[in-house]
Amino acid sequence: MGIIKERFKLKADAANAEIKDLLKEHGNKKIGEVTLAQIYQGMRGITGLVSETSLLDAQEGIRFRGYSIPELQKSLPTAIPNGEPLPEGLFYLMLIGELPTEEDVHHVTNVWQRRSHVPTHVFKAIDALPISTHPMTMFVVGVMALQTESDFAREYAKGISKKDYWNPTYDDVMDLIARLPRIAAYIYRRKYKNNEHIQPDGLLDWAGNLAHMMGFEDESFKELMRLYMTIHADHEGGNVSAHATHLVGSALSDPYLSYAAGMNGLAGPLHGLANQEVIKWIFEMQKELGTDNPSKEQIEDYVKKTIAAGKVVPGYGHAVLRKTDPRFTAQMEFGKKHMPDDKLVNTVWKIYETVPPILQSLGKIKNPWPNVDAHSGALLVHYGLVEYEFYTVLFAVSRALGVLANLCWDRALGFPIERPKSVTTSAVKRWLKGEDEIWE
Ligand code: HAX
Repeated sequence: MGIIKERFKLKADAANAEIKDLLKEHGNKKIGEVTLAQIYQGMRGITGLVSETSLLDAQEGIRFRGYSIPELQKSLPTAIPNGEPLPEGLFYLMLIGELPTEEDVHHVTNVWQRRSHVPTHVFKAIDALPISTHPMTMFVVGVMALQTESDFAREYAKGISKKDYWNPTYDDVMDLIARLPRIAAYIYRRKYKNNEHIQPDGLLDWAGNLAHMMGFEDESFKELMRLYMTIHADHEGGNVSAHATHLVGSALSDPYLSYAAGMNGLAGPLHGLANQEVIKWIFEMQKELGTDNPSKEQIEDYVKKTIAAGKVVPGYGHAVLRKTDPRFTAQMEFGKKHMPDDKLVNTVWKIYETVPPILQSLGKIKNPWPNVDAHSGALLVHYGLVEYEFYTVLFAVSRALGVLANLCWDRALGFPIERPKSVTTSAVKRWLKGEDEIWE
């Protein structure tokens, strides 16, 4: 057994024993009440899931195993001195629950390098799609084609014991994460770079190699990829991509099937696709105004026009957060360090000064502040990655780290199939009239 797998097993055994005791003693404690409004309104605020890898605070933002993004930037190993954290380190932290050493991170990089081979039929499946296909569709098709490699599916078909589910799940998770950069880069080069592909570099880290295979050799772009892959990895368990992965995994669908399901959710414009929508919206604004340097007044008018047309301002608002997303702030810091005079990046900062008061004045938006997607595209455009339909694929590669670390935990903790109760509006009306008891 590999060292990380062994460490994971030890942690999982200890957690299992702890949770068993916790439930024995406190299993009947109530943690909240559910209102009628909540079941009609996206289950907002209902605590109904356990996700060990990260926790979101409405005011402060995300913490991964207790560490905020600035803390991770100080404490996770980096590829270059004082550089951005290596996402391998964040994955280790989420999986094992402890900060990794340099050696641990190096080990994860090596394991992923070793497991990164993508079989030819995956590329053929992607090639079978028309070139006009959205990159996220190509990506999910690639992941689904890769499902032929699932150890979990193979072991389950042979008749594996429940207590061993975690083991092939872990192997699938490591294989899948290792292979994603190759699939993502293949899609990028196929769709936008004349189908001219670049072989992986066996000496590079996971995110650095993704940049390399996409054709970006600038060291600061590689640093951006390391930061990007770290900050987009996880946002606790209830967001659409994490929840969908967990839900599908709860039916014992293997990690390939579960992750593909989650990424179909990430491809929605209210979730991960918002990163492409932000840049598209800014480009459309520039075109309409005839300038790539709009004033605050011009931005204000354009925002009001967007809202009046019944559309959302992409990149703003959040279902849980009530302050500026620290993932936005981390990217703003990166922009200040690497490209303080970039016009598009400065436009993003001007939008940040302009949008919140307008959204606040509408009186119905719970969070007028920017989320992660408000910033990412402008940094990518700076390096020449202008093909914004591709942006959600990058998000998906990063999100694999969180949702798949979680899937390892789901299987190791023996979480059952997920099946909440739903009701009909007629049943609700009968209940309100006192004709029905509360449903069991
Ligand atoms: N622009 C205009 N209107 C907005 C808005 C925005 N950015 N954000 C919320 N609203 C509107 C909602 O559409 C809703 O209007 P109605 O009552 O007329 O239906 C109202 O304000 C209340 O919404 P809310 O309770 O504040 O927000 P929700 O929890 O329902 O939705 C969303 C959260 C993120 C989906 C929402 O803020 C939104 O659509 N934002 C723009 C899209 C976006 O940036 N998505 C990415 C979110 C982060 C993420 O998942 N990244 O992957």
